[in-house]
Amino acid sequence: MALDERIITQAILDRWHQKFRESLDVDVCIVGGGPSGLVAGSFLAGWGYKVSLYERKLSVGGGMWGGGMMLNEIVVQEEARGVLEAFGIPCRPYMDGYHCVDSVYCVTSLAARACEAGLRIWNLMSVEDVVMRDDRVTGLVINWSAVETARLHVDPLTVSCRFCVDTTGHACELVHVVERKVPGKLHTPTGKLEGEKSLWAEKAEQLTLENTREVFPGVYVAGMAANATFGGPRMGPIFGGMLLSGKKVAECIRDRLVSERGPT
Ligand code: 48H
Repeated sequence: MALDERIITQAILDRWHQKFRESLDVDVCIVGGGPSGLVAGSFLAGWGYKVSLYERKLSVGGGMWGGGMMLNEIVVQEEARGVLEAFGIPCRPYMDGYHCVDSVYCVTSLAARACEAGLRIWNLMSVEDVVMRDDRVTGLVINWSAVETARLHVDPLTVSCRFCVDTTGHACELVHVVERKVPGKLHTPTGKLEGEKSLWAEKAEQLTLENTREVFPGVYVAGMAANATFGGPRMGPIFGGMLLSGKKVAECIRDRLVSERGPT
């Protein structure tokens, strides 16, 4: 069969357009495709919700690819082993309570399971702002990352969602925008972004989970962004807290959606 280049182009355009149209109004938008975002999106999509994940870079995985200081193994504590098992990712015991996984295998498996669960991943797109109403955030303002990189003056597009999640890691970019531009206070002790503290693995991992919650009406934080928002320390290259935080934020949002609409 002779290949027609025009059909190849047409196929990409048609299929992409169809996916994008179906994703203009979703239950949950996740900003950032690191480990916490992938886990959150995967659970929510698996429970039948419409979920989009926006990732600025070409590839999802965030800081997980590089393990610790570019040594491509990650460490996961006992409490988080169940999350890896739920994704079919075997980990190797290192010593009591400590497990290791090849970081490349872990990222690619999390991403594959998330796509299989129905999560729509939009790579190469950056979230630059939120859509607001009087009482809550109701959507996201998105643009091509290439537009951002080239500093072009190109207006963005918008998508609507019931809830959005900041999983942008250390930068907590979504919360920064909300703090700066949306009237009202964050649900933090000072009403402002508290800022990340220096490294303390044990405390940070525990606080990541406590800090995984709604920070503004319609906006949740998870992963490293949760600690940066609520003033918790960083943890270094241990990833259990990221996985557990992704699972927790998915459960919190599911409970909210169920109480608003009933089960899916
Ligand atoms: C679209 C965006 C935007 C935006 C950023 O940093 P991540 O891996 O995030 P987490 O929280 O899931 O995992 C944190 C972990 O990797 C880590 O850094 C740890 C454990 N550090 C401990 C320590 O002590 O240093 O991923 C965030 C993702 C990245 O892929 C960004 O490109 C993406 O979010 N992103 N995507 N629009 N505005 N901002």
